[in-house]
Amino acid sequence: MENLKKAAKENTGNLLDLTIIAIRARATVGEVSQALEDIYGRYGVKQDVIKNVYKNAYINKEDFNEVDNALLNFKNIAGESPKIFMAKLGQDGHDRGAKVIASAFTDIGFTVEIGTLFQTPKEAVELAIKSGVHVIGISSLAAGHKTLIPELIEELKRKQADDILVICGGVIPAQDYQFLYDAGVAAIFGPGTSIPHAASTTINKASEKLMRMHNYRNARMNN
Ligand code: B12
Repeated sequence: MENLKKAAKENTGNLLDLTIIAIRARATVGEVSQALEDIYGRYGVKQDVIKNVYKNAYINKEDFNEVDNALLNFKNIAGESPKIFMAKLGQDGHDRGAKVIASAFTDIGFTVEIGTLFQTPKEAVELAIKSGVHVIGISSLAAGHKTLIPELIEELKRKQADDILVICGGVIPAQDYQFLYDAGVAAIFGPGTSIPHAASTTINKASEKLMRMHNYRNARMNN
C-alpha cells in the first residue's frame, strides 16, 4: 500500500499494477481507495453552474418560446421563479448530466441548488426542504433508481413535503419508467433529452401541482 501511495504522490509507476499487487496481498477496495484519496482528495460536485451558454444556443428557437410561456404562467401562480434541487443519490458518481441540466435550467430562469455527490434520500430531502424548492430533479446513472427514488418520495411524504414535484433523468431503462411513475415521479428525461422541452414540461407539471395543492387547500377550508 505504501508503494501505491508513493507512486501516486510522486507521479511515478503504474497505479493499476500496484493496485493489483495490493489486492493480491488482501488489501480491500476501501483501503486502496483511501490510499489514493489521501493523495488526491475526494471528487465532489463543484456547486458552480456555467451561465449563458444554453440561452445563447437556444434563444429565438420555437422550443424556447414554449419555455418562456411556461415560466410566465408559473410565476403568475407561484409569485416567484421555479426553484429546483438537483440531487445525486447513493454511489452514483456520474455528475455531468446533473451539471448540464443545472447550468441550462439556470439560464432558462430556474433558481438551481446542486447537492453534493453520494447523498442519501433523507439528506437530499432535508436540503430540498431547507432550500424551499418546488422541484427535486434526480440524475440517476448507476442503476439505483428503483430503490433510492421511491425512498426519497417516501421521505417527502413522511416530512409532509410531498407538494415538491419529483422528476428524474439519466440512464434509466425504459422498462423501469412505469415503476417510477407509479412511485410518484412526474417526468423522466433520458439521454438525448431536449433541454427546452425538459424545462417546459417540468415547469408545467410544477404549475399543475401548485394549482392542485391550492384547490385542495381551498376545498378543505370551505368544508
Ligand atoms: C462519462 C461516464 C462515466 C464517467 C463519469 C464522469 C462524471 N464525472 O460524470 C466515469 C468514467 C467516472 C464513469 C464511471 C462509471 N460508470 Co459510467 N458512464 C459514462 C458514460 C460514458 C456517459 C455519461 C455522461 O456523462 N453522459 C453525458 C451527460 C450529459 O448525459 P446524461 O447524464 O445522460 O444526461 C442527459 C439526460 O440523461 C438528461 N438528464 C440526466 N439527469 C437528469 C436530471 C434531470 C432533473 C433532468 C431534467 C434531465 C436529466 O439530461 C441530460 C442532457 O441531455 C455512460 C454511458 C452513456 N452513454 O450514458 C456510462 C455509464 C453511465 N456508466 C456505467 C457504469 C457501469 C460505470 C461504472 C460502475 C463502471 C465501473 N465498473 O467502475 C462507474 C461508476 C462510478 C460511480 N461511482 O458512479 C453504465 C451504467 C449502467 C447502468 N445505469 O445500469 C453506463 C450507462 C455505461 C454502460 N452502458 O454500461 N462513467
